[in-house]
Order: sequence, then C-alpha cells, then structure tokens
Amino acid sequence: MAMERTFVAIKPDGVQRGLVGEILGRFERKGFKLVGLKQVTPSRDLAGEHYGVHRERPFFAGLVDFITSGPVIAMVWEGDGVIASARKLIGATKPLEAEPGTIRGDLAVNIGRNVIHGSDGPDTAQFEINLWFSAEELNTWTPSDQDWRIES
Ligand code: IDP
Ligand code: MG
Repeated sequence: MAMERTFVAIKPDGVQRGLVGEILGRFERKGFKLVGLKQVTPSRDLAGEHYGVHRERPFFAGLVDFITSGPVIAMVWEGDGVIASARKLIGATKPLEAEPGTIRGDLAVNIGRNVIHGSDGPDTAQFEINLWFSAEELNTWTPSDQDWRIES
C-alpha cells in the first residue's frame, strides 16, 4: 500500500471534554506517524471551505457555528493506508451507529458533536492538508522504531 497522509481534526467538543490525549494516543498506538499538529480556532472562512461540500445542507450553518466555537486540534498523520484506516479508527458519522472500539463509538452520542473529523479520500486529504497547514508546518522525519512497524 502507498504511503499516504491524511488530515484529522479533534473538534471543539473533543477539546472541551479533555479527549485530546485519548485521541492522539489511539493514532500513535496504531502505529501512524504524526507529521503536523497545531491548535487553531477556525475562522468562518476556513470552516466554510473545509465543509464546502455541505454548504447546501440544512445543518451547515450550525456546523460552522460549532466548529468555529473554540479551539480545534488539527493534525496530519502519515502511514500506509492511513486515509481509510483513520476513517475506521474514527467510526461512522452517527455515533450511535459507530462500532464500539472506534473513537465515535466509544466517546460520542450525537451526530452534531461527534468529536473528530478525518478526510474521506485521497483528494479531500490533499485539499484539507493544504487548507489547514502550510508546507513549513509539516515534518518529514523517521521514527526510531520505524522498523518495528513497517514490513521490510
Ligand atoms: P464525516 O464527518 O463522517 O465525514 P459528513 O457526512 O462529511 O461526515 O458530515 C460532516 C459533519 O457534519 C459530520 O461529522 C457532522 O458533524 C455534521 N453532520 C453531518 N450530518 C449531520 C446532520 O444530519 N445533522 C447535524 N450535523 C451533521
Ligand atoms: Mg466528511
């Protein structure tokens, strides 16, 4: 599988509820590599671009209000198949339908407060990484235990 990068964000509810360490730990323990991390309170412009595909949906205004209501933890994770795998770690959009063991399945109950975002494919991953991060904010590095995670 090709080395990929994906965009993941802990939404304001996850930050307010003190779930940052719990969520970061799940991606670390899985074996993915953190290459970008920052705390940002998104502007309405940024939120609108990020959720542009949902602009016509009835929940759009509320979603933008929510995502701009406080700090978000924006991240870029790297690894083999990380785009699809992150979506699996995150779980279904509706937390009551998300499997136990997933982040939303374990930590959320409400679709409008579902704790975390993850890019849904290669094109959105590229778009969202470029939207939230500048090139200088992303780090290319080799973890010292890399050989224990990656088949040689
Ligand atoms: P995703 O986050 O699993 O990719 P999307 O369908 O892309 O799900 O929706 C983006 C976000 O919009 C969801 O995570 C959720 O916070 C919000 N959302 C989606 N559908 C609804 C809804 O019916 N009511 C309220 N919020 C919604
Ligand atoms: Mg989505």
